[in-house]
Amino acid sequence: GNTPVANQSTNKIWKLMEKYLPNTKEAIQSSVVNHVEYTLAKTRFDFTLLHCYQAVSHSVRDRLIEAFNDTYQYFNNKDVKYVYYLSLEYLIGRCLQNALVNLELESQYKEAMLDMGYNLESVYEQEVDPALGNGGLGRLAACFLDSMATLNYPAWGYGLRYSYGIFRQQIKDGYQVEVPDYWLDRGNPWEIERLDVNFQIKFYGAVTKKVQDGKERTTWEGSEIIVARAYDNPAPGYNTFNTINLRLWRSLPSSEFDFKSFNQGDYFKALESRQRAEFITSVLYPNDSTYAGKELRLKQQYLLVSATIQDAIRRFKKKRKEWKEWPKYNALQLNDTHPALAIVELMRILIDIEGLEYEDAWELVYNSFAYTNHTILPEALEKWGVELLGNLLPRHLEIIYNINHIFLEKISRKYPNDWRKLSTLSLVEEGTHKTIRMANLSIVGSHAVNGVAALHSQLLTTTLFKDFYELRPTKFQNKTNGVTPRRWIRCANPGLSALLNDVVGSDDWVIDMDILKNFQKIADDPAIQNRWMQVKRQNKEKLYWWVKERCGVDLNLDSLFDIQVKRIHEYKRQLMNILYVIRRYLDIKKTPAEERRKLFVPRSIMFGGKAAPGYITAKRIIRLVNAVSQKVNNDQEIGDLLKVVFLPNYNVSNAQVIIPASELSQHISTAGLEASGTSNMKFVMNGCLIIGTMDGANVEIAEEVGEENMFIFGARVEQVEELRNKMRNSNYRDYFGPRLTEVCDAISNDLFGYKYDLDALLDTIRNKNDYYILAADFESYCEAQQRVDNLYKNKSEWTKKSILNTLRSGKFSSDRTIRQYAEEIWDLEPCEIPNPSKSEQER
Ligand code: B1H
Repeated sequence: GNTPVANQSTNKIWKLMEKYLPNTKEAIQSSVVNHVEYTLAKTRFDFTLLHCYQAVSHSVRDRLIEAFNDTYQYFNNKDVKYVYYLSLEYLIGRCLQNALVNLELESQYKEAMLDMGYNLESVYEQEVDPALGNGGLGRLAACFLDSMATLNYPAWGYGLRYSYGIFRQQIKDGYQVEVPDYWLDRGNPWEIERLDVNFQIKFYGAVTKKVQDGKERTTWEGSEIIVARAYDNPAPGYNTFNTINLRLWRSLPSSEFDFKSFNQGDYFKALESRQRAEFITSVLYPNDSTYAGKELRLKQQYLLVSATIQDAIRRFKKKRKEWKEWPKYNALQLNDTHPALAIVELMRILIDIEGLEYEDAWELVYNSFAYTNHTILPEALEKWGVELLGNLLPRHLEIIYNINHIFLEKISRKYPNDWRKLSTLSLVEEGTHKTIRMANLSIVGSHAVNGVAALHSQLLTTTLFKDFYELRPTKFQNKTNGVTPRRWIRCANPGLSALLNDVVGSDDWVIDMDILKNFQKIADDPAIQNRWMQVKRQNKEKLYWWVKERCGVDLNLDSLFDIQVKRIHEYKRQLMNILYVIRRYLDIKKTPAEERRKLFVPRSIMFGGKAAPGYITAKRIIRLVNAVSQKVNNDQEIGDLLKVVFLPNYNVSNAQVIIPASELSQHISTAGLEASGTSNMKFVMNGCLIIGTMDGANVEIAEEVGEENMFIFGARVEQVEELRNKMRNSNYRDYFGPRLTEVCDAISNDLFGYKYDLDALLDTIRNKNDYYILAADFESYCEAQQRVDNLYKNKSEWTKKSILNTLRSGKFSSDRTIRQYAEEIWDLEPCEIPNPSKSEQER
């Protein structure tokens, strides 16, 4: 059934498909109504807002598909080089508004829907938030897709279609409760199920060798065979007709395998194995920055890798015969080490199936692969036990040993008898539990390795990957992260977008953020400042209602909105933030009532973020925030001078409400530990001032917007080790300042209740040598907070800095990042397809 039925050029179908859907109000309405009747089969009696969302989405999807098909047909005709972006995570967020904005159809749809009695914004709210990622790493992949499409790069995103995304977070009695996220519950109008794109994936089994024509040939016979099926998700570019594909794999049982079981006559066993196959892409592992050494996770990784490599090879073979052309037509980017087995899988296919010589195969692999590192936290570095890996993928383990053998031989020739170098560079970590170091494999198998911010890349070459760097310094690069201004300004902040359009005189900033720099003189203009404040005020009102509805707290709209939203992790130091909140609470209480308003700026301090389900300390931090919130918000004496809120279920769509409303945002990790951070960039673009440490991309933000427009504090990277040494073997009383001591005493004296949980939390800084140097940074943090209060009292000065933050944030557009990847790693040229709306409507 896979053979095309007729010669394409003479078939009438293709003639009939040659026109594009028109986008007049009437055409949009008729396309929506068509889907109401014929796709959803709805009548006037049971039509809800959800159905309205579904019909609108289908109508937008139709338009996406036109662009999507044309794009790849065009790429194919032009015979371009592709980049394959491999990631276990994509945090894409809601699609409807993003698609309309990028197709430049938002106002047309708004009008068409209004005319039929529907408000488009409330239609947007019907969409579930696809959350197939944990945090920054997954959101980065989504921003990259948007930029690759917008910049017309011939690209494919590849990932997994998990049935369950990151859990939904509920707060019950102040504790986090995880609820499974079955996001496909109401169907997914955005995906295109490819019933005809299936690849076999093998697991377990045995490796056999035999000599054929005087050459040793290896074959691997898997004993469990499943199928990966493609689900395509079009990602439209902005200001271009180019629309690229995010191809997500779903695991399914293979019918071939059923035959075996049926022949053995065990029906229920056959069903069980089918369910095991489907289970592989069931659930996203909810750990951010820690690795789970589970077999199921390794199966997920291999499924992504194997299906993707098979798909890329199939595409390559349709066009060419010569394997040596592979790197000229293919670049493969590894989003961290999670898909690193792709290196080994391509080697295996080239050697075992295509019959290439080892060295020739290596050349092709090495020149096409590149690897991005996202963290230096030791708990995040993937190391697979050799028993586990060798059992699931015996041939791959063998190839890894081969790669390692050849690599180490080179090393010992270059550094004779240097055992330290050999053991740190080796892909194998020896010990009672032998493991494969996936980072080492990724470095050795790639022609380029990059960190995600200048400081992080520098730390990679001087600490974690020092020996690799000395071996081949030119391999190491930096690619500072970025975020897409389409979603994070244009969609999330319509008020600011309109203002920027007026300032610039066009919406060119949406694809060229750097032009904003040319308008810095407006920062002093009182009229602009006023409008700027109005926009912020409206965004604060939107968040006000969000918080009232979900948290039952009434915020003071004149208070400073102070926000820290990110995954909960000790290195991100939400604990330091909440301890400062307590400090502030105690200080207000100590001040005579009549002086309070003079001394303290009213603040609404908000926290949001998920804790990994097994991360007890992170969960206790959430418990503490909620305990403090209870106490402070119900203290009559405090009133609206201080409010503390935990924002439940932080995700992409909530971020789109939270970030534009924020005036101060906290990025306060221990120096050296946050590789980049990307929300810091989103906040800056939305005119929010940062209180932060010199860590990750904060360093470059300070360079761009000026330190005087931020609140920088705390130890620098160079000082961290020394501080830790000082604390080692000393009593916490020696490194706790008086302000922190008083705060901890208040908690221990049960001011907030939950003494058991909270004492355990304090012990992470009292009795464990305070690895994240919270105590050492606390005083300087309090001083920075004082500077915040002082500045906020001067509305005009604050607003000026807010404006400058936005206008100087151009560097942090993911367009800049993607251009650098394309030019400096992928060697990739843009390929823009002619936009039909700019010429004629005929194809
Ligand atoms: C980042 C991760 C991560 N770094 C392991 N590492 C995971 C590691 O499921 N796992 O096993 C999942 C995620 N995520 C983040 O990447 C960094 O912490 C941020 O600083 C950075 O901005 C982001 C994007 O580069």
